[in-house]
Amino acid sequence: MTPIDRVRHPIDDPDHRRRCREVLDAAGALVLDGFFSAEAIARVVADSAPREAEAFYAGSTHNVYLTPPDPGLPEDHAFNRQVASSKGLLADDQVPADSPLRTVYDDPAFRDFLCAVLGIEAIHPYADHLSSINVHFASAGRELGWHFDNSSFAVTMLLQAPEDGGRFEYVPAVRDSAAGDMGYNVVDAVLDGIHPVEALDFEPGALVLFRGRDALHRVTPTEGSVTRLLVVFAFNDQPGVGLSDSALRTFYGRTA
Ligand SMILES: O=C(O)CCC(=O)C(=O)O
Ligand SMILES: [Fe+2]
Repeated sequence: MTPIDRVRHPIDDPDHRRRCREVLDAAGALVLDGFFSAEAIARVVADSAPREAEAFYAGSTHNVYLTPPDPGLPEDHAFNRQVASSKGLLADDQVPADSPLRTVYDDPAFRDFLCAVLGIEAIHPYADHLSSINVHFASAGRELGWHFDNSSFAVTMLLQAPEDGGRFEYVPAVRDSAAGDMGYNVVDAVLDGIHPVEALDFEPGALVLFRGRDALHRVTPTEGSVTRLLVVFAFNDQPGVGLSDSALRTFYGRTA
């Protein structure tokens, strides 16, 4: 049985798909409330929350482009400015085989729906054993610093909301990666706190689709005693693609 609420979200219906695609194209983000059944969310939280101690924390700073610094540029250049990320994660190989997260990730109807909404031909799981389904943990004070995603789209679902903080903030179309525009001026303004930012509101069980390659985004520090729990469903538009060993070490602290 699929954990998707197919009554509220008729993912096979062409009209529903078209409306979703229009929202994503216009706003750069799509929030589908109540996508996952409350039972499935409760089950995943019960599976994940006790395993917070097993999460990996990269515990490092990074630039907003998630690349190594360029020694040819000044340290205070937008390309080299460092931000902190302190969230932890469970990798795909730590997600139970019978998790509802896997049922959804593998569901052909779900994948077809994502392709239709994202306007792509096909999506594929990561070829490595760590990247496809990740569960993120942010306890009090932990955050995800400003960044652009490497992948063109992100699919996430909040599992557990914190009491306060843990807000998803973004600035749409800061860069145009396809045109090679890095958006340095706006990056500087956002990091200086002088550029307006938008916030995306979503509740546990909402599916969030987001074009994170060109939108600068972050998650503010969690406040209060409830850990923010979120799942990231990662896909590729090409088959057989996995992260390099060095990228796996950066993101997961291991390669297998
Ligand atoms: O936690 C979130 O809501 C966003 C996660 C994110 O931006 C990422 O994993 O790249
Ligand atoms: Fe991101």
